[in-house]
Amino acid sequence: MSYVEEVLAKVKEKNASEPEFLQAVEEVLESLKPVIEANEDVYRREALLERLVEPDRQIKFRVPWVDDKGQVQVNTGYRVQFNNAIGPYKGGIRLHPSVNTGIIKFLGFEQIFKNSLTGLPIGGGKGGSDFDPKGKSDREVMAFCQSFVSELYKYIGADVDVPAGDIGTGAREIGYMYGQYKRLTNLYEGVLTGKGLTYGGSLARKEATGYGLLYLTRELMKCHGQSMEGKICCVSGSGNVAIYAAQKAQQMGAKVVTVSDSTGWIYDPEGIDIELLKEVKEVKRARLTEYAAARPSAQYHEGRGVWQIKCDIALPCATQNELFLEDAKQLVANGCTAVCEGANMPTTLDATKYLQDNGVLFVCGKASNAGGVATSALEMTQNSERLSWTFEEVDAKLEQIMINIYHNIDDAAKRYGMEGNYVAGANIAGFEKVATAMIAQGVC
Ligand code: NDP
Ligand code: 2IT
Repeated sequence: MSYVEEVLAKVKEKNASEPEFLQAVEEVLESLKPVIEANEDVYRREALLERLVEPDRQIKFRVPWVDDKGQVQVNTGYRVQFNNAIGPYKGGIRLHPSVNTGIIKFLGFEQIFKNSLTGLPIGGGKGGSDFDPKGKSDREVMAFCQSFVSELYKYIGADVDVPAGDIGTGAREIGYMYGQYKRLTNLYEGVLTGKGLTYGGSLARKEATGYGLLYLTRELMKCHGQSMEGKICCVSGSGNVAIYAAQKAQQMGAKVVTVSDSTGWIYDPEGIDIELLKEVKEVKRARLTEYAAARPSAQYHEGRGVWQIKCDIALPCATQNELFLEDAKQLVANGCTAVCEGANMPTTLDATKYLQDNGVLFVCGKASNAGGVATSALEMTQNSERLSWTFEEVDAKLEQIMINIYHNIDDAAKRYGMEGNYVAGANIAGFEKVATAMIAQGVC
Protein backbone atom coordinates (compact mmCIF):
# COMPACT_ATOMS: atom_id res chain seq x y z
CA MET A 1 0.00 0.00 0.00
CA SER A 2 1.29 3.48 -0.79
CA TYR A 3 1.87 5.93 2.05
CA VAL A 4 -1.17 8.00 0.96
CA GLU A 5 -3.42 4.94 0.92
CA GLU A 6 -2.17 3.82 4.33
CA VAL A 7 -2.93 7.21 5.88
CA LEU A 8 -6.31 7.43 4.15
CA ALA A 9 -7.28 4.01 5.53
CA LYS A 10 -6.26 5.09 9.06
CA VAL A 11 -8.19 8.35 8.77
CA LYS A 12 -11.30 6.48 7.63
CA GLU A 13 -11.06 4.05 10.52
CA LYS A 14 -10.49 6.75 13.11
CA ASN A 15 -13.09 9.26 11.91
CA ALA A 16 -15.82 6.98 10.59
CA SER A 17 -18.61 9.16 11.94
CA GLU A 18 -17.36 12.32 10.19
CA PRO A 19 -18.30 11.97 6.49
CA GLU A 20 -17.58 15.58 5.50
CA PHE A 21 -14.13 15.43 7.08
CA LEU A 22 -13.38 12.16 5.28
CA GLN A 23 -14.55 13.65 1.98
CA ALA A 24 -12.25 16.66 2.39
CA VAL A 25 -9.25 14.51 3.39
CA GLU A 26 -9.83 12.07 0.53
CA GLU A 27 -9.92 14.85 -2.03
CA VAL A 28 -6.69 16.39 -0.75
CA LEU A 29 -4.67 13.21 -0.19
CA GLU A 30 -5.67 11.64 -3.52
CA SER A 31 -4.44 14.68 -5.39
CA LEU A 32 -1.21 14.85 -3.36
CA LYS A 33 -0.19 11.35 -4.48
CA PRO A 34 2.35 12.46 -7.11
CA VAL A 35 3.98 14.92 -4.68
CA ILE A 36 4.16 12.36 -1.88
CA GLU A 37 5.40 9.60 -4.18
CA ALA A 38 8.23 11.82 -5.37
CA ASN A 39 9.53 12.03 -1.77
CA GLU A 40 7.80 9.16 -0.03
CA ASP A 41 10.68 8.22 2.30
CA VAL A 42 11.00 11.69 3.79
CA TYR A 43 7.26 12.21 4.24
CA ARG A 44 6.81 8.76 5.75
CA ARG A 45 9.71 9.19 8.21
CA GLU A 46 8.36 12.59 9.19
CA ALA A 47 4.81 11.15 9.55
CA LEU A 48 3.87 14.32 7.75
CA LEU A 49 0.45 13.19 6.55
CA GLU A 50 -0.51 11.75 9.95
CA ARG A 51 0.40 15.12 11.50
CA LEU A 52 -1.47 17.04 8.80
CA VAL A 53 -4.78 15.20 9.30
CA GLU A 54 -4.75 15.45 13.11
CA PRO A 55 -5.77 18.88 14.45
CA ASP A 56 -3.32 20.60 16.83
CA ARG A 57 -6.26 20.76 19.24
CA GLN A 58 -10.06 20.62 19.32
CA ILE A 59 -12.03 22.63 21.83
CA LYS A 60 -15.66 21.72 22.51
CA PHE A 61 -17.73 23.53 25.12
CA ARG A 62 -21.17 24.25 26.56
CA VAL A 63 -22.84 27.52 25.56
CA PRO A 64 -25.74 28.34 27.90
CA TRP A 65 -27.84 31.46 27.24
CA VAL A 66 -31.25 32.84 28.17
CA ASP A 67 -33.95 33.32 25.51
CA ASP A 68 -36.56 36.10 25.43
CA LYS A 69 -39.02 34.02 27.45
CA GLY A 70 -36.52 33.58 30.29
CA GLN A 71 -35.82 29.97 29.31
CA VAL A 72 -32.22 28.75 29.50
CA GLN A 73 -31.00 27.25 26.21
CA VAL A 74 -27.87 25.16 25.77
CA ASN A 75 -25.80 24.88 22.58
CA THR A 76 -22.43 23.29 21.83
CA GLY A 77 -19.48 25.46 20.82
CA TYR A 78 -16.46 24.28 18.79
CA ARG A 79 -13.06 25.57 17.80
CA VAL A 80 -10.69 23.34 15.88
CA GLN A 81 -7.15 24.72 15.76
CA PHE A 82 -5.86 22.61 12.91
CA ASN A 83 -2.43 23.77 11.87
CA ASN A 84 -0.33 26.86 12.65
CA ALA A 85 2.83 26.03 10.70
CA ILE A 86 2.66 29.20 8.60
CA GLY A 87 0.78 31.61 10.88
CA PRO A 88 -1.79 31.99 13.65
CA TYR A 89 -4.92 29.83 13.27
CA LYS A 90 -7.40 31.64 11.05
CA GLY A 91 -10.91 30.72 9.96
CA GLY A 92 -14.55 31.52 10.39
CA ILE A 93 -17.25 30.66 12.91
CA ARG A 94 -20.27 28.82 11.53
CA LEU A 95 -23.59 29.18 13.34
CA HIS A 96 -26.03 26.63 11.92
CA PRO A 97 -28.06 23.77 13.46
CA SER A 98 -26.15 21.23 11.34
CA VAL A 99 -22.78 22.07 12.95
CA ASN A 100 -20.93 19.14 14.54
CA THR A 101 -17.30 18.06 15.06
CA GLY A 102 -16.96 16.56 11.57
CA ILE A 103 -18.20 19.68 9.80
CA ILE A 104 -15.90 21.97 11.75
CA LYS A 105 -12.97 19.58 11.13
CA PHE A 106 -13.61 19.48 7.36
CA LEU A 107 -13.76 23.26 7.25
CA GLY A 108 -10.62 23.62 9.40
CA PHE A 109 -8.74 21.13 7.24
CA GLU A 110 -9.68 22.94 4.00
CA GLN A 111 -8.67 26.21 5.61
CA ILE A 112 -5.02 25.07 6.00
CA PHE A 113 -4.55 24.83 2.23
CA LYS A 114 -6.74 27.81 1.37
CA ASN A 115 -4.87 30.07 3.75
CA SER A 116 -1.56 28.86 2.38
CA LEU A 117 -2.73 29.68 -1.17
CA THR A 118 -3.38 33.32 -0.23
CA GLY A 119 0.39 33.77 0.18
CA LEU A 120 -0.25 35.44 3.55
CA PRO A 121 0.95 34.21 6.99
CA ILE A 122 -2.17 32.47 8.29
CA GLY A 123 -2.67 28.93 9.60
CA GLY A 124 -5.87 26.89 9.50
CA GLY A 125 -8.73 26.77 12.00
CA LYS A 126 -12.50 26.85 12.18
CA GLY A 127 -15.20 27.13 14.81
CA GLY A 128 -18.90 27.33 15.31
CA SER A 129 -21.97 26.15 17.09
CA ASP A 130 -25.26 24.38 16.45
CA PHE A 131 -26.99 27.65 17.46
CA ASP A 132 -29.42 28.88 14.78
CA PRO A 133 -29.52 32.69 14.54
CA LYS A 134 -32.57 32.48 12.23
CA GLY A 135 -35.70 33.81 13.89
CA LYS A 136 -33.83 34.94 17.02
CA SER A 137 -34.08 38.49 18.35
CA ASP A 138 -30.99 40.69 18.46
CA ARG A 139 -30.95 40.28 22.24
CA GLU A 140 -30.96 36.50 21.95
CA VAL A 141 -28.15 36.56 19.39
CA MET A 142 -26.16 38.84 21.72
CA ALA A 143 -26.78 36.54 24.68
CA PHE A 144 -25.54 33.57 22.69
CA CYS A 145 -22.47 35.39 21.32
CA GLN A 146 -21.47 36.65 24.77
CA SER A 147 -21.74 33.18 26.26
CA PHE A 148 -19.85 31.63 23.31
CA VAL A 149 -16.94 34.06 23.72
CA SER A 150 -16.95 33.71 27.52
CA GLU A 151 -15.40 30.31 26.91
CA LEU A 152 -13.68 30.83 23.56
CA TYR A 153 -11.70 33.91 24.68
CA LYS A 154 -9.26 31.68 26.59
CA TYR A 155 -8.03 30.11 23.38
CA ILE A 156 -7.92 32.98 20.86
CA GLY A 157 -5.88 36.19 20.40
CA ALA A 158 -4.49 38.44 17.66
CA ASP A 159 -1.30 36.32 17.40
CA VAL A 160 -2.88 33.01 18.40
CA ASP A 161 -6.16 32.34 16.63
CA VAL A 162 -8.30 34.89 14.78
CA PRO A 163 -11.91 33.83 14.06
CA ALA A 164 -14.22 35.54 11.53
CA GLY A 165 -17.60 35.09 9.83
CA ASP A 166 -19.05 32.09 8.01
CA ILE A 167 -22.60 30.76 7.57
CA GLY A 168 -24.85 32.50 10.12
CA THR A 169 -22.07 34.78 11.39
CA GLY A 170 -21.98 38.28 9.93
CA ALA A 171 -21.16 41.77 11.16
CA ARG A 172 -23.81 41.68 13.92
CA GLU A 173 -22.45 38.49 15.50
CA ILE A 174 -18.79 39.55 15.12
CA GLY A 175 -19.64 42.85 16.86
CA TYR A 176 -21.17 41.11 19.88
CA MET A 177 -18.27 38.66 20.05
CA TYR A 178 -15.68 41.43 19.82
CA GLY A 179 -17.39 43.40 22.61
CA GLN A 180 -17.34 40.40 24.92
CA TYR A 181 -13.68 39.57 24.15
CA LYS A 182 -12.70 43.16 24.92
CA ARG A 183 -14.66 43.12 28.15
CA LEU A 184 -13.08 39.89 29.37
CA THR A 185 -9.49 40.61 28.37
CA ASN A 186 -9.32 44.42 28.34
CA LEU A 187 -7.45 44.08 25.07
CA TYR A 188 -8.28 46.16 22.00
CA GLU A 189 -6.68 43.94 19.39
CA GLY A 190 -7.41 42.37 16.02
CA VAL A 191 -8.69 39.13 17.48
CA LEU A 192 -11.61 38.82 15.06
CA THR A 193 -11.97 39.90 11.45
CA GLY A 194 -15.06 41.08 9.62
CA LYS A 195 -15.44 43.77 12.29
CA GLY A 196 -17.51 46.91 11.77
CA LEU A 197 -15.76 49.79 10.04
CA THR A 198 -15.82 52.02 13.14
CA TYR A 199 -13.85 49.57 15.28
CA GLY A 200 -11.08 48.07 13.18
CA GLY A 201 -12.91 46.39 10.32
CA SER A 202 -11.52 46.54 6.79
CA LEU A 203 -13.25 48.13 3.86
CA ALA A 204 -14.06 45.48 1.22
CA ARG A 205 -14.04 42.55 3.69
CA LYS A 206 -17.83 42.20 3.35
CA GLU A 207 -17.55 42.02 -0.44
CA ALA A 208 -14.26 40.10 -0.53
CA THR A 209 -15.28 36.45 -0.89
CA GLY A 210 -17.77 37.10 -3.68
CA TYR A 211 -15.60 39.68 -5.45
CA GLY A 212 -12.55 37.44 -5.12
CA LEU A 213 -14.47 34.52 -6.62
CA LEU A 214 -15.21 36.61 -9.68
CA TYR A 215 -11.65 37.98 -9.99
CA LEU A 216 -10.42 34.40 -10.14
CA THR A 217 -13.20 33.29 -12.48
CA ARG A 218 -12.48 36.16 -14.85
CA GLU A 219 -8.77 35.25 -14.93
CA LEU A 220 -9.65 31.61 -15.59
CA MET A 221 -11.92 32.61 -18.49
CA LYS A 222 -9.33 35.05 -19.84
CA CYS A 223 -6.65 32.34 -19.88
CA HIS A 224 -9.07 30.19 -21.89
CA GLY A 225 -9.74 32.92 -24.42
CA GLN A 226 -13.10 34.03 -23.01
CA SER A 227 -14.52 37.02 -21.17
CA MET A 228 -17.29 37.48 -18.61
CA GLU A 229 -19.22 39.79 -20.91
CA GLY A 230 -22.66 38.42 -21.75
CA LYS A 231 -22.17 35.16 -19.84
CA ILE A 232 -25.19 33.63 -18.07
CA CYS A 233 -24.33 32.69 -14.48
CA CYS A 234 -26.21 30.51 -12.02
CA VAL A 235 -25.49 31.36 -8.39
CA SER A 236 -26.73 29.31 -5.44
CA GLY A 237 -27.18 30.75 -1.95
CA SER A 238 -28.24 34.29 -1.14
CA GLY A 239 -25.97 35.12 1.77
CA ASN A 240 -22.75 37.08 2.06
CA VAL A 241 -20.80 35.17 -0.60
CA ALA A 242 -23.67 34.82 -3.10
CA ILE A 243 -24.76 38.48 -2.96
CA TYR A 244 -21.31 39.91 -3.70
CA ALA A 245 -20.47 37.22 -6.25
CA ALA A 246 -23.66 38.13 -8.12
CA GLN A 247 -22.90 41.83 -7.83
CA LYS A 248 -19.37 41.53 -9.21
CA ALA A 249 -20.48 39.17 -11.99
CA GLN A 250 -23.05 41.74 -13.15
CA GLN A 251 -20.44 44.53 -12.91
CA MET A 252 -18.26 42.43 -15.22
CA GLY A 253 -21.07 42.27 -17.80
CA ALA A 254 -22.45 38.82 -17.00
CA LYS A 255 -26.09 38.13 -16.19
CA VAL A 256 -26.88 36.24 -12.97
CA VAL A 257 -30.23 34.52 -13.30
CA THR A 258 -30.56 32.45 -10.09
CA VAL A 259 -30.10 32.61 -6.32
CA SER A 260 -31.36 30.24 -3.61
CA ASP A 261 -31.81 29.77 0.11
CA SER A 262 -32.51 26.72 2.26
CA THR A 263 -36.22 26.71 1.37
CA GLY A 264 -36.32 27.61 -2.32
CA TRP A 265 -34.78 29.32 -5.33
CA ILE A 266 -35.34 32.17 -7.74
CA TYR A 267 -35.11 32.15 -11.52
CA ASP A 268 -35.00 35.71 -12.76
CA PRO A 269 -34.33 35.73 -16.53
CA GLU A 270 -33.96 39.53 -16.51
CA GLY A 271 -31.00 39.21 -14.13
CA ILE A 272 -31.01 39.33 -10.32
CA ASP A 273 -31.77 42.77 -8.89
CA ILE A 274 -28.89 43.06 -6.41
CA GLU A 275 -30.28 46.02 -4.46
CA LEU A 276 -33.59 44.20 -3.93
CA LEU A 277 -31.74 41.03 -2.90
CA LYS A 278 -29.68 42.99 -0.36
CA GLU A 279 -32.82 44.62 1.03
CA VAL A 280 -34.52 41.21 1.46
CA LYS A 281 -31.50 39.33 2.85
CA GLU A 282 -29.23 41.88 4.58
CA VAL A 283 -31.81 44.33 5.92
CA LYS A 284 -35.03 42.34 6.46
CA ARG A 285 -33.36 38.91 6.98
CA ALA A 286 -36.37 37.55 5.06
CA ARG A 287 -37.03 34.61 2.72
CA LEU A 288 -36.64 34.72 -1.07
CA THR A 289 -40.43 34.67 -1.47
CA GLU A 290 -40.21 38.39 -0.62
CA TYR A 291 -37.81 38.93 -3.51
CA ALA A 292 -40.25 37.20 -5.88
CA ALA A 293 -43.19 39.19 -4.52
CA ALA A 294 -41.41 42.46 -5.31
CA ARG A 295 -40.04 41.51 -8.74
CA PRO A 296 -42.45 40.65 -11.59
CA SER A 297 -39.75 38.92 -13.72
CA ALA A 298 -38.79 36.48 -10.94
CA GLN A 299 -40.12 32.95 -10.54
CA TYR A 300 -39.92 31.35 -7.08
CA HIS A 301 -39.64 27.56 -6.74
CA GLU A 302 -39.70 25.50 -3.54
CA GLY A 303 -36.81 23.10 -2.83
CA ARG A 304 -33.61 22.93 -4.87
CA GLY A 305 -33.19 23.36 -8.63
CA VAL A 306 -30.73 26.10 -9.51
CA TRP A 307 -28.49 23.79 -11.58
CA GLN A 308 -31.34 22.91 -13.98
CA ILE A 309 -31.13 26.38 -15.49
CA LYS A 310 -28.98 26.70 -18.61
CA CYS A 311 -25.83 28.69 -17.88
CA ASP A 312 -22.26 29.33 -19.00
CA ILE A 313 -20.84 29.61 -15.48
CA ALA A 314 -22.06 27.97 -12.26
CA LEU A 315 -21.09 29.51 -8.92
CA PRO A 316 -22.21 27.39 -5.94
CA CYS A 317 -22.17 29.79 -2.96
CA ALA A 318 -24.44 28.22 -0.30
CA THR A 319 -23.00 25.24 1.58
CA GLN A 320 -21.23 21.86 1.35
CA ASN A 321 -22.59 19.10 -0.90
CA GLU A 322 -25.16 21.15 -2.79
CA LEU A 323 -24.05 20.20 -6.33
CA PHE A 324 -24.52 16.47 -7.00
CA LEU A 325 -23.67 14.14 -9.88
CA GLU A 326 -27.09 14.60 -11.50
CA ASP A 327 -26.61 18.39 -11.31
CA ALA A 328 -23.18 18.06 -12.93
CA LYS A 329 -24.73 16.03 -15.75
CA GLN A 330 -27.39 18.69 -16.26
CA LEU A 331 -24.79 21.48 -16.31
CA VAL A 332 -22.71 19.62 -18.91
CA ALA A 333 -25.80 18.85 -21.02
CA ASN A 334 -26.66 22.57 -20.91
CA GLY A 335 -23.21 23.58 -22.19
CA CYS A 336 -21.77 25.00 -18.96
CA THR A 337 -18.11 26.07 -19.40
CA ALA A 338 -16.93 26.70 -15.85
CA VAL A 339 -17.80 25.88 -12.24
CA CYS A 340 -16.04 27.95 -9.58
CA GLU A 341 -16.90 27.26 -5.96
CA GLY A 342 -17.80 30.17 -3.67
CA ALA A 343 -18.84 27.86 -0.84
CA ASN A 344 -16.61 25.31 0.90
CA MET A 345 -16.86 21.87 -0.75
CA PRO A 346 -20.27 22.47 -2.41
CA THR A 347 -19.56 19.88 -5.14
CA THR A 348 -19.55 16.18 -4.29
CA LEU A 349 -16.50 14.12 -5.32
CA ASP A 350 -18.35 12.23 -8.10
CA ALA A 351 -19.82 15.47 -9.46
CA THR A 352 -16.36 17.06 -9.48
CA LYS A 353 -14.94 14.12 -11.42
CA TYR A 354 -17.79 14.22 -13.94
CA LEU A 355 -17.30 17.94 -14.56
CA GLN A 356 -13.54 17.53 -14.98
CA ASP A 357 -13.92 14.48 -17.26
CA ASN A 358 -16.35 16.40 -19.45
CA GLY A 359 -14.10 19.39 -20.03
CA VAL A 360 -15.71 21.84 -17.61
CA LEU A 361 -13.19 24.24 -16.05
CA PHE A 362 -13.54 23.48 -12.35
CA VAL A 363 -11.95 25.46 -9.51
CA CYS A 364 -12.39 24.25 -5.93
CA GLY A 365 -13.37 26.55 -3.09
CA LYS A 366 -10.06 26.48 -1.30
CA ALA A 367 -8.68 28.45 -4.27
CA SER A 368 -11.69 30.33 -5.59
CA ASN A 369 -13.21 31.48 -2.28
CA ALA A 370 -9.88 32.40 -0.66
CA GLY A 371 -10.55 36.11 -1.17
CA GLY A 372 -12.53 36.30 2.07
CA VAL A 373 -9.82 35.00 4.33
CA ALA A 374 -7.14 36.84 2.33
CA THR A 375 -8.93 40.12 3.05
CA SER A 376 -9.27 39.05 6.68
CA ALA A 377 -5.48 38.78 6.72
CA LEU A 378 -5.33 42.29 5.24
CA GLU A 379 -7.62 43.41 8.08
CA MET A 380 -5.14 41.86 10.55
CA THR A 381 -2.30 43.80 8.92
CA GLN A 382 -4.23 47.07 9.14
CA ASN A 383 -5.02 46.37 12.81
CA SER A 384 -1.34 45.67 13.55
CA GLU A 385 -0.16 48.88 11.93
CA ARG A 386 -3.14 50.78 13.43
CA LEU A 387 -4.10 52.20 10.05
CA SER A 388 -6.94 51.65 7.64
CA TRP A 389 -6.64 51.43 3.91
CA THR A 390 -9.10 52.72 1.31
CA PHE A 391 -11.64 50.45 -0.38
CA GLU A 392 -9.69 50.76 -3.65
CA GLU A 393 -6.40 49.78 -1.99
CA VAL A 394 -7.87 46.65 -0.36
CA ASP A 395 -9.83 45.71 -3.47
CA ALA A 396 -6.73 46.04 -5.69
CA LYS A 397 -4.73 43.81 -3.35
CA LEU A 398 -7.58 41.27 -3.31
CA GLU A 399 -7.73 41.22 -7.10
CA GLN A 400 -3.99 40.62 -7.38
CA ILE A 401 -4.10 37.86 -4.75
CA MET A 402 -6.84 36.04 -6.69
CA ILE A 403 -4.96 36.36 -9.98
CA ASN A 404 -1.83 34.99 -8.28
CA ILE A 405 -3.81 32.08 -6.83
CA TYR A 406 -5.11 31.14 -10.26
CA HIS A 407 -1.62 31.13 -11.78
CA ASN A 408 -0.09 29.27 -8.83
CA ILE A 409 -2.63 26.46 -8.98
CA ASP A 410 -2.35 26.32 -12.76
CA ASP A 411 1.47 26.07 -12.53
CA ALA A 412 1.35 23.43 -9.78
CA ALA A 413 -0.98 21.25 -11.87
CA LYS A 414 1.30 21.62 -14.89
CA ARG A 415 4.43 20.78 -12.87
CA TYR A 416 2.91 17.40 -12.00
CA GLY A 417 1.58 16.70 -15.50
CA MET A 418 -2.06 17.42 -14.65
CA GLU A 419 -2.68 20.55 -16.70
CA GLY A 420 -6.16 21.96 -16.15
CA ASN A 421 -6.78 19.97 -12.96
CA TYR A 422 -7.18 22.93 -10.62
CA VAL A 423 -8.24 20.73 -7.70
CA ALA A 424 -4.88 18.96 -7.78
CA GLY A 425 -3.12 22.27 -8.43
CA ALA A 426 -4.77 23.93 -5.41
CA ASN A 427 -4.06 21.04 -3.07
CA ILE A 428 -0.45 20.71 -4.21
CA ALA A 429 0.35 24.43 -4.13
CA GLY A 430 -1.33 24.83 -0.73
CA PHE A 431 0.40 21.75 0.68
CA GLU A 432 3.95 22.51 -0.46
CA LYS A 433 4.37 25.63 1.67
CA VAL A 434 2.78 24.09 4.79
CA ALA A 435 4.80 20.86 4.45
CA THR A 436 8.09 22.74 4.06
CA ALA A 437 7.30 24.82 7.16
CA MET A 438 6.31 21.74 9.18
CA ILE A 439 9.50 19.88 8.32
CA ALA A 440 11.64 22.95 9.06
CA GLN A 441 10.02 23.32 12.49
CA GLY A 442 10.84 19.76 13.54
CA VAL A 443 8.58 17.25 15.22
CA CYS A 444 5.68 19.23 16.70
P1 NDP B 1 -24.52 33.13 4.84
O1 NDP B 1 -25.02 32.62 6.12
O2 NDP B 1 -24.38 34.59 4.61
O3 NDP B 1 -25.38 32.54 3.62
C1 NDP B 1 -25.52 31.18 3.43
C2 NDP B 1 -26.49 30.97 2.30
O4 NDP B 1 -26.52 29.59 1.96
C3 NDP B 1 -27.92 31.34 2.65
O5 NDP B 1 -28.58 31.73 1.49
C4 NDP B 1 -28.48 30.05 3.19
O6 NDP B 1 -29.88 29.94 3.14
C5 NDP B 1 -27.82 29.03 2.29
N1 NDP B 1 -27.63 27.78 3.03
C6 NDP B 1 -26.93 27.60 4.15
N2 NDP B 1 -27.02 26.34 4.58
C7 NDP B 1 -27.79 25.72 3.69
C8 NDP B 1 -28.24 24.39 3.59
N3 NDP B 1 -27.90 23.45 4.48
N4 NDP B 1 -29.02 24.09 2.52
C9 NDP B 1 -29.34 25.04 1.61
N5 NDP B 1 -28.95 26.33 1.68
C10 NDP B 1 -28.19 26.65 2.71
O7 NDP B 1 -23.09 32.40 4.62
P2 NDP B 1 -21.90 32.79 3.64
O8 NDP B 1 -22.44 33.39 2.40
O9 NDP B 1 -20.91 33.52 4.44
O10 NDP B 1 -21.28 31.35 3.33
C11 NDP B 1 -21.69 30.57 2.21
C12 NDP B 1 -20.62 29.53 1.91
O11 NDP B 1 -19.38 30.19 1.61
C13 NDP B 1 -20.28 28.57 3.05
O12 NDP B 1 -19.89 27.33 2.49
C14 NDP B 1 -19.07 29.21 3.71
O13 NDP B 1 -18.29 28.28 4.42
C15 NDP B 1 -18.35 29.72 2.47
N6 NDP B 1 -17.38 30.80 2.66
C16 NDP B 1 -17.72 31.95 3.32
C17 NDP B 1 -16.80 32.97 3.44
C18 NDP B 1 -17.12 34.27 4.08
O14 NDP B 1 -16.26 35.15 4.10
N7 NDP B 1 -18.33 34.49 4.57
C19 NDP B 1 -15.43 32.82 2.91
C20 NDP B 1 -15.21 31.60 2.18
C21 NDP B 1 -16.16 30.64 2.09
P3 NDP B 1 -30.74 30.20 4.48
O15 NDP B 1 -30.60 31.65 4.75
O16 NDP B 1 -32.12 29.77 4.14
O17 NDP B 1 -30.12 29.33 5.53
O1 2IT C 1 -14.29 29.76 4.79
C1 2IT C 1 -13.67 30.83 4.93
O2 2IT C 1 -12.59 31.05 4.37
C2 2IT C 1 -14.28 31.86 5.78
N1 2IT C 1 -15.37 31.67 6.30
C3 2IT C 1 -13.54 33.14 6.04
C4 2IT C 1 -12.53 32.96 7.13
C5 2IT C 1 -11.84 34.21 7.60
O3 2IT C 1 -11.06 34.07 8.55
O4 2IT C 1 -12.05 35.28 7.06
